[in-house]
Amino acid sequence: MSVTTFSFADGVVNTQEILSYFQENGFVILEEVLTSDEIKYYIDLFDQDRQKWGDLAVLWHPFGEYQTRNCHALVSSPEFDKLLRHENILPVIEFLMGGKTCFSELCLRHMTPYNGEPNQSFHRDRPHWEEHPLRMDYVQLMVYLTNVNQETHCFSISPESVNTPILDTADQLDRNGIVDCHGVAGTVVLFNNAVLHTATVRVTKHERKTVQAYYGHRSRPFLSNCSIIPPKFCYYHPDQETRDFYGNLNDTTRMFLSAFKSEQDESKIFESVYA
Ligand SMILES: O=C(O)CCC(=O)C(=O)O
Ligand SMILES: [Fe+2]
Repeated sequence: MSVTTFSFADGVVNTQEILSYFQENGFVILEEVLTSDEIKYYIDLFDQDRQKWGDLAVLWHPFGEYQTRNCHALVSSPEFDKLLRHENILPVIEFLMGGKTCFSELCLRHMTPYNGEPNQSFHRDRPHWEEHPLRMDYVQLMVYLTNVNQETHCFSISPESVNTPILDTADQLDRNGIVDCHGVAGTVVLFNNAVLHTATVRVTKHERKTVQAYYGHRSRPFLSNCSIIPPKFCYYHPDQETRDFYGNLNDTTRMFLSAFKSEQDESKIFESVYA
């Protein structure tokens, strides 16, 4: 299958065309979304995060056999907030989701050079939400921070139209095949996380670095307990819209917020009594 990609190079992009493509395929590849300075900035941020925290298993830990990831990147490198709400990215996500969205998860992911058996494990992260025009409860943003091609690991997806029945894995792959998503560093893939997909693990001399974030609908249940949302985003951010974006709190975040809140309150009591 030939893949159409959409480029932001001219500064304008036709969101209607992106929507039509997404309706027919359940994903879209966006190119030149970030400037070269931005790409360099996020690669450096990723590398610094991994250098600083790579040995701390509470942050960087193995995920499956082929990846390590840090799902608390908003805590360790809060600058990734700017990427999540990037002016070229968030409006497209909101257009596809059909309204305001909320932060669900953010993981930095790393894959090493590899010389074993190639692997694909096709899966759907969550069920479809059939009441939604794109059958989409959660959308994933994947940003490649290394060049991804035939010689590297990649993300692969089996295209799926909203107008066709949802099939089991074997029948879906038979019907619509597989698209390997390739692109230079800075390429962005958006996909409905209910559409069948996998990491494609290849024999390669190259590492792969990605930023992978999920967005949900504000009125729907939170996606996962993977990522803690720092209070500076969900409670104390000066902008109401940003607080709302980060406001669909998972249980992990609630637990940490209540633990730290009580400590703060106790220290206030301490100060007022002993000052
Ligand atoms: O890392 C990849 O290429 C795919 C990962 C994946 O399946 C996911 O994030 O849900
Ligand atoms: Fe997945």
